[in-house]
Amino acid sequence: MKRFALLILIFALTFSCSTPRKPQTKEQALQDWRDAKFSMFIHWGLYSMLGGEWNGERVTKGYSEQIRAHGQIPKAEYAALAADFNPVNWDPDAVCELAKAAGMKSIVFTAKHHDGFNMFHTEYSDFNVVDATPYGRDVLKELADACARHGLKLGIYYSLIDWNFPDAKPISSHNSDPITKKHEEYNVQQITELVTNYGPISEFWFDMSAPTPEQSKRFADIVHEHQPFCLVSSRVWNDQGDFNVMGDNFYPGFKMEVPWQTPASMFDETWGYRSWQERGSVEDKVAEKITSLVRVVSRGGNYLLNIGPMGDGSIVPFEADVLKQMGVWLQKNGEAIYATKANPFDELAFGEATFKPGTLYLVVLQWPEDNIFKLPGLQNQTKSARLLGDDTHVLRSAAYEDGQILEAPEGFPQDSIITVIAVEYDGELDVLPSNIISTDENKINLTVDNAINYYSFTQPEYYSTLRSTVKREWNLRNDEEQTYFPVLRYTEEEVNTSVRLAINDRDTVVTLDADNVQATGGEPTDIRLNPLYIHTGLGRSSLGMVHGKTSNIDPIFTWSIRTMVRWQRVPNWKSSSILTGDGGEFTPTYYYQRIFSEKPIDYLVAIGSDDAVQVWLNGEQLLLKNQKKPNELNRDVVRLPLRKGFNELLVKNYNRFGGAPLGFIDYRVPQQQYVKKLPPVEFGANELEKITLQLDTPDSPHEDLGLINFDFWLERK
Ligand code: H79
Repeated sequence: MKRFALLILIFALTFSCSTPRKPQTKEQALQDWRDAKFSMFIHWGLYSMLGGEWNGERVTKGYSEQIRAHGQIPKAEYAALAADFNPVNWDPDAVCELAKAAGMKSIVFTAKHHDGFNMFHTEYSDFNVVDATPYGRDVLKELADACARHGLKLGIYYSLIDWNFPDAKPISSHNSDPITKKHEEYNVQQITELVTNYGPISEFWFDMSAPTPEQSKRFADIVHEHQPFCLVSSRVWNDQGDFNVMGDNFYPGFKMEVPWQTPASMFDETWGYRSWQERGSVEDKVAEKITSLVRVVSRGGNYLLNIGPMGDGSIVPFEADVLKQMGVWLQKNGEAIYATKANPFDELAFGEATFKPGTLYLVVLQWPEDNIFKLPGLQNQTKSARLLGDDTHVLRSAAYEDGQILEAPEGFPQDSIITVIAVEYDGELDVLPSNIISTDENKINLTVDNAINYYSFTQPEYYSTLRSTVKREWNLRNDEEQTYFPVLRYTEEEVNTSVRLAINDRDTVVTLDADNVQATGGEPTDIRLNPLYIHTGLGRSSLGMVHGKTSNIDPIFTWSIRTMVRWQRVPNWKSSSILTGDGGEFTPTYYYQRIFSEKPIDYLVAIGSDDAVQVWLNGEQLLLKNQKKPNELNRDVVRLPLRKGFNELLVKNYNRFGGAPLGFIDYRVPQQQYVKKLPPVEFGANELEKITLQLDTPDSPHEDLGLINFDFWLERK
């Protein structure tokens, strides 16, 4: 009987503390992933044996896991490394124990990096850890088993480029090449192996290449077909992922509701092991990485922190020390991290915050000199405020303006890294938005500037990634009861878009039709055009970058500091003449034109562009977008708010994918707009009203609202 009880106890202990919940639905899988907050990334492969050196020299360019490319290592010489790969110090159980000691909930492992060496037993290439090395063991399988033993989830990193596969695109300077048909099939075979042979996978971390939308969808579908609860990273591209991966080591400073992750390396310079890395002190690194973790979690994200084990399989002691010390902090403060929600305040002077039902966690990055913590807009009653995990140290609270303040007594103990204060509150958390529009006026403009904007990223491929706005929210308050007509005004650019407007949580879908047309007030006779200039041959640039100043341009003089190439006047230019420029990928062609206007008017122009377009008027950016149909001549109608006198129009037609970039500027667009007046809405006296605007049927949760020539206001009845 006693033995039986002991067995039950062992059983209970084993399963209660080590088995992660098996999700039953995709939503639950996503929620579990969001709640985990902190995971381990491992970059480990043949490159780890080189530690960032080739032929006795440091390869200083690029990341060390990409040393085959940056060190220009011949394929055969790199492949020969496999014969010496015998990582006797690799211990997957020890790796799992380290991850757990660090407070990490899963491990994402490089099954195959760009070099094409497979750290798992694949049927489709001999260049793998089982068949090509003296080690001869399926590293991924052993790690998967260890993760299961230790109650950690397993994620798989898989690069969609391959420098070893003969029919793939060769090494390029940017790792963002198309996937050939044969390479696509190889990828499909391997992805299938990875999601069928290694048990449950929590996330499938695709990386790099530039697949077509069909290829992206195909890869994501295979994962989902075999493992419906496995989440796919957005680096499967074309917005086919389940969670958004930020740029490497990028920490967003804004609100995002979509699931997202920051992948971070221990040092910005490399992910794979680099023997000669300057590491600095463990203490500084611990503080840096905890701060990063807090920043990510405070904005609702998930932090994936990398280690780069050595070629013999041992963990770099510095990295192990950093992780263990992070774990010590998390032991004490993890309640403020795991399964929390994002900072409900728009800005806190002292740092960051998270919350759970009943408790707010204030994460103090900068201790206030006066020991006072302001919580602007907090409406709840606070029951207590104390040092997290320590009931003996309490703060006083008081109402302050429209929120509350907390005061720490002199000598309040501070954590040597980052202090967390737990504030217990009554009821549902209620924080007033930071900008409340007061509405006792006849016309209330609801603009980009007085909105709270919710962001995401659209990720067609690595270099076309752009932040998108997926929702706008306005908060209003009236002194008196009022009735308003919501009015929408837009141009042909927006026609046929369906938007979803929620006014105090009541949804209406509005299709922006062309029923009610109006003149804009601008006329072709109001403007005179100077010659059009074109600037090409500038070499590579990235999306969003501009080579010179965006106003006060004199096309007679050199514009860009990078080259002696000049602006060229386009002979015989006529409105809508087809323009062309540099044919190379990643190259821009700029158009510049002065427009003289008799009076201040809004003037509609159509702009033709190739892969991406950026438009400035008088130095102000009006538009930046990727075209949905790259390599075609795309057209956007843009409203130019012309001032009286001279105006400067600057356009960057960005040729991301090569081919001849085509473009135009057309001033003969009908100067028309459309107006839609919606049924009236009633606002109560002194009540907080919320209005949100989204696309009704976006292509993905990341699609930008667009609506570049869209006006929205409330008109008093
Ligand atoms: O696995 C890690 C990287 O090896 C991989 N993604 C992370 C998670 C990655 N591959 N390519 N890229 C990231 C982006 C390419 C960056 C580069 Fe460069 C730009 C390579 C060459 C130019 C950065 C700057 C590295 C060298 C110079």
